[in-house]
Amino acid sequence: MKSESLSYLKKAVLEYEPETAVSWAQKAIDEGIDPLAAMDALIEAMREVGEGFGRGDLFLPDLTGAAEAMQAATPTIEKAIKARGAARKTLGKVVIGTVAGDIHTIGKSMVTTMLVAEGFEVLDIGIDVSTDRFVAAVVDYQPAILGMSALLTTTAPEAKKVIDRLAEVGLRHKIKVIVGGGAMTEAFAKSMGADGYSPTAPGAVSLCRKMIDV
Ligand code: B12
Repeated sequence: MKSESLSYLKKAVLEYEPETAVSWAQKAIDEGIDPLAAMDALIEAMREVGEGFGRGDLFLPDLTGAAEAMQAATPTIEKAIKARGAARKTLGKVVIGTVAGDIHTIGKSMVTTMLVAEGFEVLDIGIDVSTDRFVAAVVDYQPAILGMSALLTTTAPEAKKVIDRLAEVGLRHKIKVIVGGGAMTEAFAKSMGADGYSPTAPGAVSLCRKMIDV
């Protein structure tokens, strides 16, 4: 029974059906299914679509269709995840955004949701975030951690620009910088001077806990 709702949820994303995806997400939550498992079903579906696109079997409208279905279902699941984090004390502030030139938002939003669920206070500054905006958010919000997401190999080096600018303005030593998203790797993260990298949202949570020692 349990996995049935999740397979239908995944199927709805693979068939680009936002309304059906919302219904199955709600059904899964009503059945008491772990919302993180529901989130995993969405991630799995997007991964399959991404692979199809990578192989040349699927095209841009397929990416958009699947992303729309996934985004439609996400608030229902997020609400259930956040409800778990509601009673926790704040662990620390995190600013997160997707680098300049990159509009991919889904992975970054998932990381945000999971950090909030864990008890972090997160300011999500959106997509296509310029170096200036990242630095301004660090100045204004004074987070313990800055997270940058990058899915395009062409724009991933933008994260290094932010790290370099933080050093130029004397803020680099005050915060931990973590990076993630499909265009990032452990080696790339190290080479640009980031403090940490994770390929997954749960990994981002462990990373943040480690960074602030909780
Ligand atoms: C959906 C999607 C889109 C949607 C985005 C919708 C949206 N609102 O976000 C649309 C259709 C708009 C799109 C557009 C494009 N896309 Co696109 N897209 C994808 C796709 C299929 C899925 C991305 C996704 O949401 N995955 C699901 C989430 C959950 O995974 P995730 O983002 O990786 O995040 C996880 C981890 O990486 C990690 N994480 C993410 N961020 C962070 C941050 C931190 C700090 C940490 C620690 C961890 C972390 O946690 C998340 C959860 O586990 C990928 C394929 C793929 N396999 O990734 C291509 C993909 C990223 N796109 C690609 C391309 C080429 C494009 C376009 C250039 C296409 C075009 N010709 O126009 C444009 C670029 C637009 C732009 N300027 O940004 C390529 C990139 C190739 C490359 N290496 O550079 C990919 C890999 C497809 C492919 N196989 O070729 N895309």
